[in-house]
Amino acid sequence: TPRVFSGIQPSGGLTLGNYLGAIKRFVDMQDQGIETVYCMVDLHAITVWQDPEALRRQTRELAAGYIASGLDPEKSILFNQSQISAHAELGWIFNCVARMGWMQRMTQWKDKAGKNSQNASLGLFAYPSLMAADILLYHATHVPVGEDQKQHVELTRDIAAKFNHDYGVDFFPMPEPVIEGAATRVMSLRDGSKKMSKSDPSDASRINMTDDADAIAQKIRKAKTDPEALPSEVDGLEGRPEARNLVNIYAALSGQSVDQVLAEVGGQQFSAFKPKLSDLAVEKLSPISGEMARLMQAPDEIDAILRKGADRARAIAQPIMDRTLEIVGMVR
Ligand code: AQP
Repeated sequence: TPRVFSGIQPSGGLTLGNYLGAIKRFVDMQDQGIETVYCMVDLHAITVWQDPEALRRQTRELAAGYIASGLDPEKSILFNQSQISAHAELGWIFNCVARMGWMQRMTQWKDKAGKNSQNASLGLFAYPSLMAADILLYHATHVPVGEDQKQHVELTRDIAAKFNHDYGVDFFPMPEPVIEGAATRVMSLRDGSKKMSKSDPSDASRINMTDDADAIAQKIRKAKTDPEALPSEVDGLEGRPEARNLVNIYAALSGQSVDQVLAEVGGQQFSAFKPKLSDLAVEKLSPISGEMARLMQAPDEIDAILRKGADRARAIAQPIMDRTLEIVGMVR
């Protein structure tokens, strides 16, 4: 039976990229009646130092973001990664299965560690191995992620295959990345070649899910563009990453295809298109940010939801962890 797993790092505020590339799709899958397990991956977040108070707040805010976006904690399992110690335990076992060379090839590692990789944390290097543990601990079959995480899901398959091979078992399934839709990769508003990211030092580069209408309008007004009018066909977006990004965002928020959007706005200048995009973004995002703010008034309720979710998650994870330890040869 299919089981969906995915997670988001509480490493900052939630962005429009996380919403369109991840949460919105998580909710769609939940509403299709598939078993869905979603997580705040706080152990991943600390691969880069996080202020402890900020981490706690961001974790609750992320939980509020999931719920405000339509995730129903009765239908989906929603919890915080560090509540289930088996994530770290299985992550260690996979550190012993995965190879250094596999990790070195990961583009996220290269991007995040940069030139100063000797100074990056060991955890940042091993990130994909912990992510494999997150997924395989639930024997998940489908992993909805943005384009940027596809490589890590492929590595998860390599880890599962090597584990099964090394121990002569057919235990871990091969999960599939699920990537779809126009805005699976939302780009920075300041640079169309960089993805929109919660940890980008420039706040103007992203739309935060907690931004109010004025902030959204201002960021879109200042978003980088080129001087040409919008094209009427997709080919006309070639070599225009900033234009493509804004059109993609419009398409994703309005539930239209890029072709449909261009048929409507082709020929317009950005000065006409940007206000339309802001209005649409405000219309779609303000109910979510309003609900997030309401939920954040009651952090105890959020914590109680997560504890219940963790109990349900543990019921799936623990037998799989126990069996793994047995396969590897640990005396129990
Ligand atoms: N710009 C994006 N466009 C589409 N999808 C995106 N995702 C992230 N950025 C975009 C998707 O959101 C999910 C959660 O990502 P994450 O928090 O685990 O880590 P990330 O991919 O590294 O996201 P950020 O926002 O860039 O975080 P930081 O800045 O901390 O690294 C994933 O499914 C991802 O594909």
